[in-house]
Amino acid sequence: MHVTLCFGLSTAGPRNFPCYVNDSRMNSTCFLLFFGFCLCFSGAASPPNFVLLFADDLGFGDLGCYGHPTSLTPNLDRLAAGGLRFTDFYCTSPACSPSRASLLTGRYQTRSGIYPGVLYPGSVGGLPLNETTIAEVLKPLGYATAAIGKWHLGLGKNGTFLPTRQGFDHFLGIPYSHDQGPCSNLTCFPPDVKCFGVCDVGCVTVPLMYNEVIKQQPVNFLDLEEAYSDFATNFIFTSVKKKQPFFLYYPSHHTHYPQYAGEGAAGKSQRGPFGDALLELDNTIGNLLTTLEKTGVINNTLIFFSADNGPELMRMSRGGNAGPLKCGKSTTYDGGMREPAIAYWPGTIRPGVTHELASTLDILPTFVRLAGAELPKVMLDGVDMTELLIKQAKSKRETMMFYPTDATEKHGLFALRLGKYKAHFYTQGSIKSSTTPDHDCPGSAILKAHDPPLLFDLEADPSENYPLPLSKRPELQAVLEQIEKVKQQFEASMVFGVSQMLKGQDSSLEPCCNPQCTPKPSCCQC
Ligand code: CSN
Ligand code: MG
Repeated sequence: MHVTLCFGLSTAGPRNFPCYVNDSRMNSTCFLLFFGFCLCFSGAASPPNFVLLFADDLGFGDLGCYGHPTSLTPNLDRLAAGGLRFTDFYCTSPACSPSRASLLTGRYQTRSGIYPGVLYPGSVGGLPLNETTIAEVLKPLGYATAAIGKWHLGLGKNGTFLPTRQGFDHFLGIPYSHDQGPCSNLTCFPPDVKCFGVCDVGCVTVPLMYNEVIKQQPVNFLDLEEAYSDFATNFIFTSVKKKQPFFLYYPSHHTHYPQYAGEGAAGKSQRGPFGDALLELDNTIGNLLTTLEKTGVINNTLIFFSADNGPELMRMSRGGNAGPLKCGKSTTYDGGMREPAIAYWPGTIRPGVTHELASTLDILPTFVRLAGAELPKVMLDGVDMTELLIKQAKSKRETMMFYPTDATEKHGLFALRLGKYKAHFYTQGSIKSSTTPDHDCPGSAILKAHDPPLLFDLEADPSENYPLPLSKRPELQAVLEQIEKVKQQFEASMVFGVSQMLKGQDSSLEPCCNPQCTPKPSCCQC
């Protein structure tokens, strides 16, 4: 089934729109809907392809197109210039596993049980198999699906939680964070310099997997990006040749610590190892764009880019940059959770910038709508962004909920955004956001409850520097009341799933390419 987005004759100039009166693609359904925006369904062409790009620990201020002075991101900048760039786009957690759970399911991580914290190589749990991922909603429509890069939604006994068990036909990548291995085996650029800082010690070296099999352990980081790029471009070529619509999910390891880059990018940015890592990701995005153009499917492909959480400021110049936003990773200030986001679909999405509120939660419902798929029959937190993308209409999202990395039922929401206002019920710094001069960010900023909540106007003060003086501004009482009402309603609807993290860890579950060997973990090298 083909979905063509079309616009009312009264509002649409013909140039930028995919479907209008004299267009040969026009069908009778369009005529019925000429007063406004519509979705036209016809049996002929194929549904759109989706390429979902997800960076790791990338801040709001890290891309050239978001104002970074020395980042080199020509391809991401090209997507931004030709697509829709978001200024108010949020992920659902300032840490990786919970954020990814929401991205792939359209549900806050607390529902699926991906809390508190993140998954580890020996974690017993993972994203529950009864959760429905984007790949699983698209499969029944005949989509080819592939995940390449960082999974971090579980491995478990015999690969129980790998992407291949969650709707992906192919997986090439690392099942968790690439710092979750012994530091001595992590190569940084330049290659003779070992990583500094604390890595997870005492577990196996980082493996590269294809589907459910370990291909290399430890993985060679310097060849990894090329392997991903080749795999991804082959996947596109093959799918197009088979006339199969496809969903390519590329959650990159970049720009998570420790940064690395192969030959194509090492030493080539102005920004040191972080900039090189980002450039390497950008190069791959360029290869994907070229492939989509060469295969002739670029105009039938929605590319969506965002990131899982804000910058790990504790890495200093090797962390990322949250731009004007406050703090970073592992905090519920905007620096931890407001992310760059770009939607690109030439001929369908008009170039521009949107200040509408949107979230990773909204990607699943949007892909479902565009593909003509069915929504999972569960409580969803995402809303369909189609009109926002295609018509630059108002967002259906009015609120954004902020859970900390270590979400608990006892504390519930740490913060809530309603329109331009953000209320903090709890604030807490994190070691991962240490080293900047802001005293609210580091781990030494202990958990603080706020009653009444700290209230910020994010339009006037995106840096969350100046709490609004509630006693001097009585009109804000109505805002606080509204926020309290929305909070209560939301929390009443929130059923915490069984925590997958509290199932604990079992070192025998750590991936080992030589399973019978001793002594572990050092013998797991192939
Ligand atoms: S994350 O980074 O996976 O991008 O969130 O690599 O919170 O304990 C976070 N953590 C290792 C990490 C540990 C990570 C943690
Ligand atoms: Mg991350």
